[in-house]
Amino acid sequence: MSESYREMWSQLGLNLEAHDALLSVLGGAYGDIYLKQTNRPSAMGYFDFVMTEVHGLRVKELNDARAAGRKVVGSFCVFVPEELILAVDGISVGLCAGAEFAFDKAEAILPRNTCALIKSAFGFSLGKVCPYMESSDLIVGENTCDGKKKAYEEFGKLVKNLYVMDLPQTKSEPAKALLKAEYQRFARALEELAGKKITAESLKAGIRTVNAKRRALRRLAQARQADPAPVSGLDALLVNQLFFFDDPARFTDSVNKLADELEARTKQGQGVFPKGRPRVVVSGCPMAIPNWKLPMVIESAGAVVVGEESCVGERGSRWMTSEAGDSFEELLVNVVDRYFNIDCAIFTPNPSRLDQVKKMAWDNKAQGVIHYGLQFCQPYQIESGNVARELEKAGIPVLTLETDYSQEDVGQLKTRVEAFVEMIGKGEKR
Ligand code: BJ8
Repeated sequence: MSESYREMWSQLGLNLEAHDALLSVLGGAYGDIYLKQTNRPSAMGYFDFVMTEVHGLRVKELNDARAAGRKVVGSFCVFVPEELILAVDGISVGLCAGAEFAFDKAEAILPRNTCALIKSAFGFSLGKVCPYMESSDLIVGENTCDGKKKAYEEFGKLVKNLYVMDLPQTKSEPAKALLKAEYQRFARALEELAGKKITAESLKAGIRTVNAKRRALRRLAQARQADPAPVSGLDALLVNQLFFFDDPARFTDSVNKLADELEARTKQGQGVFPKGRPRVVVSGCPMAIPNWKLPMVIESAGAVVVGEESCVGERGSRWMTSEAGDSFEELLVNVVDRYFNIDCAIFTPNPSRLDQVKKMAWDNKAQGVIHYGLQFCQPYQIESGNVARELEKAGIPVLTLETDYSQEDVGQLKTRVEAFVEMIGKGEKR
């Protein structure tokens, strides 16, 4: 693919040499982790294709759309409503990165003890290796955790087009009013960017499109409740990751085809792994492409990941936006109502997340939960204590892990995960 897209990458201002190095690592990791899996559903072929073209064809589509007058909006958080972006005929893309790249440059700006997700956004920008960042007409940062909040002050000096959205930190009525005011401000900013007015019709169409995507992901999530699991956790994670990149209608269609195949597999009693394999829910920080380390370790240890209580997973797709209402104002309230449910660990207190982790473990018949906290992520690491206590009260074994994007701790992670999988496989409680 590389040769045919070089001119586009060069026009986007990418550092071609560094980008080649990144693509070669990405391609190697994908081959080793994904393509060596056996017994994969045939519908995963589409997602393999999207993945191999993630810096190629999809970026070309975005830039063709820009040439035709559409705007691309990049973002780092599931609080940025795609419904509003679609309502101005814009295209939403995720910018979180899951790889260590140019961390030395990032650490010249950010303290070393900043989480890898933030450092990697800086590294990708400073290293000029992210075609999505360079294709974005607007980049939306959001005031969530302290790390992101303060980092955007610096990020605004690296990119010309940063828009910062303020977000609530509690679930009170004034906090909800803040979210509504911020979404109204965002809607105006999008209208200005696109030179188009958001109408009730365009917003309703945007809501329908995003709901269809989420409904397809719900089907995938439900299919994973079967034992034997009809799809690996790695493959399901990839689909959840591509939610943030692919064309919405094509993605929905492809996820529905995958869900059809998984439901048929289950009817025939077929699974990707044998029945009775230990089942695990992963809960915590989001995993952006190509952060596949932990699910790879878990599934290599003989378990199957049957759900992700994460923004790249359940937390990103679980609620629908109501399509009821005929005015912009009514529909905007529906958008606010939907997003205000998100139980990210930046909220205080955050009891609904604890209930949700438990519910996912029960619904997915998981014998254990692995809590994944990125190193230096205070919200998720501190909340991991509450998650562990709640699960223990419910008799669900939990393993709390802290890691980053490096490969240095893989051996250590393997040892801990293997012991946990062995324990839950024997039905022991911790
Ligand atoms: S809604 S989870 S996508 S903020 S890992 S940067 S929390 S220090 S990513 Fe997130 Fe929106 Fe919340 Fe979801 Fe900070 Fe933690 Fe880093 Fe994090």
